[in-house]
Amino acid sequence: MTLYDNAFSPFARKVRMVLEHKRLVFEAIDGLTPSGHAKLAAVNPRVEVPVLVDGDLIVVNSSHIVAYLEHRYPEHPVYPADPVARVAALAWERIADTLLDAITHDVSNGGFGFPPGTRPAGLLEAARDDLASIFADLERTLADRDFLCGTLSIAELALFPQLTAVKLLDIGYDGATHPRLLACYKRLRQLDVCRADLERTQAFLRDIGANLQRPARIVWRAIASSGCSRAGSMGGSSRRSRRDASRGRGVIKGHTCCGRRAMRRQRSSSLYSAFPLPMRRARPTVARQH
Ligand SMILES: N[C@@H](CCC(=O)N[C@@H](CS)C(=O)NCC(=O)O)C(=O)O
Repeated sequence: MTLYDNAFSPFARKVRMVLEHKRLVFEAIDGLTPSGHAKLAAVNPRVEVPVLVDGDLIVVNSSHIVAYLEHRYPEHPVYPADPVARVAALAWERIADTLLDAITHDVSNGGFGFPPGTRPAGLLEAARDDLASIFADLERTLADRDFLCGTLSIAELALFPQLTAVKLLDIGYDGATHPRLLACYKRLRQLDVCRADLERTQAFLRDIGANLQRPARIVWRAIASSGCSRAGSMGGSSRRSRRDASRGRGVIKGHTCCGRRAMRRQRSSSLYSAFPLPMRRARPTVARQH
């Protein structure tokens, strides 16, 4: 099994933690480095990590990869057995992947930070406003349990990279008002899979991150609608993404502030209402590529 990943991608980190939790043997290739890029493009025309190759099966999109792994390798599950808890775990994963990621992606300027003096005024405050209700939900849910859905599940593995990011980006929660959330985060940090994840990310930032020189590219944050394909075939979502991207449509960061559908949906959200619409449309939709 091969995982195309990157130690800085929250989606890839989630999948890698699932693989490790399940004690599966796999080879990891950093798909976002210059040497891994061509290999990644060969298995995913969107040139995004994570991608899992298992035999001749290619699975893209992190939540689809997790679902595949859970089905194919049910030992050491990450989905709760109880149907209600399972729905909750998947909902937390979705919140991590769509809501939290949108916020940390924007606040970190796609992971690259803002050059001094260029961060839009009000961005941090708007992010904190949007995060408040998520942190409150987490705190409430943890009132009577150590893990969100009873036992360690995809909920924590999806949230862990994001909860680490909010702290680093100075949009984290307050341990005084969110003691259970803080305790849960500290508990996660003690787990082998999370500890290994943090070590990889820290090493990446230390050794590679500082020297990233990436040409501009479109950031596709929309969720791929096609979960898997056989080696060599191109998923429908990839074709659609490329077509829409070439027409300048809202597939760009489709679930964050720049996608038009997302803007309509999220207009009431404080993070987005902090910026007038034309400005939001004009905000950077390109990031750099390794
Ligand atoms: N919805 C996808 C999102 C994947 C994604 O956005 N991956 C980013 C890294 S976080 C990527 O590979 N971007 C390409 C690049 O930075 O060149 C998933 O859940 O796997």
